[in-house]
Amino acid sequence: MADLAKRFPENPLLRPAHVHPSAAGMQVICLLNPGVFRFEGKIWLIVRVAENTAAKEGMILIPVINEEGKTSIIEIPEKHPELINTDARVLRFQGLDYLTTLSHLRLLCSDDGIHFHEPEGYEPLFGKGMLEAFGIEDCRVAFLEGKYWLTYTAVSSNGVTVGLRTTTDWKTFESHGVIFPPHNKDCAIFEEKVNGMFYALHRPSSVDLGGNFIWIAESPDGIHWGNHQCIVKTRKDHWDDARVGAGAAPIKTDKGWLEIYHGANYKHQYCLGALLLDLNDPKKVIARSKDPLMVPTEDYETSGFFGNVVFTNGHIVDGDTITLYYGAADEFVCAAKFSIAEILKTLNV
Ligand code: MAN
Repeated sequence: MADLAKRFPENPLLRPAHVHPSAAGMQVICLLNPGVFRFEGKIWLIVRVAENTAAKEGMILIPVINEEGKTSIIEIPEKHPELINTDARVLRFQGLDYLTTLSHLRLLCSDDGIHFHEPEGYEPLFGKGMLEAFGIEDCRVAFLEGKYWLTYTAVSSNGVTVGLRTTTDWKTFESHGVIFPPHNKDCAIFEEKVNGMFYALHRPSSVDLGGNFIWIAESPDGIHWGNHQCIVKTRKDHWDDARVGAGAAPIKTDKGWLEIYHGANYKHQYCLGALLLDLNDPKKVIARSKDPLMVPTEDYETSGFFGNVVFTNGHIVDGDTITLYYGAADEFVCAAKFSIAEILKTLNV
């Protein structure tokens, strides 16, 4: 299988030990899936920090955010007959689903795109309220209409939804609540209006009919979304046969909107591929990768908190070069370069 990614020799750029836990008693388990943007001449990551609490003999401890906005701990006996604990990311107890870690978002910046630090004065973003009680994750950043639009996964016992906050200075944020109700994630807003409308890719999931497919929606204001259409489905017996979801904001090229997306198979291997959408009518899919552009192959991609994963929701573009930041094995932040022309060649356009 072709792998077009030119991985940074410095990978992983960030590991859990690079940041401090958000509070005493918490420990950082994973640093992953950063949104990426330019601000004040620097490259910034808004990275997902997944934490849990120190172990307790015979118990699984699940941190959640309670109604007062504080972290509280749910204790589940490890040997309980009603516990299903086969996935490192989620567990089922007495018929209810929980996440094994609680995620928030942290801002890091860099001059060279390789070495990142946490600048002073930029506070972490935490889940707020009952729709974000199990945390906020995997933030995409789009810059348009003079502000940054943050779309992220908001998780709670009510389900997995897409939340939206906007900012101009990364110090004050306006919250617009949930823009796509459950089950939905992987929402990437286009960085330009098309025919006067905002566009976004998103990924509702349907348990019976349908599946984990990429949809597109339009909006007059970026907050109220309609005219939803399903544009990309999973493909039987392919690398993306179980789930597909958008990466970051589509990249405008003269051939169309280029979207790097993730696809997973039934063995939970997550690879990256490309879509090309019509410039004037982005619900039309012009081309799609037959083979993945990037496959988990390096040690830091094949083993970690959840191995065999390359997952992206952020990049920067310089001419023909995409610098793609990605989560590896759900534990590390890595980067790789791609050539837009090379990707387009694989799409035969
Ligand atoms: C899946 C994975 C996890 C994530 C949950 C909730 O299980 O993507 O990383 O925490 O969904 O979004």
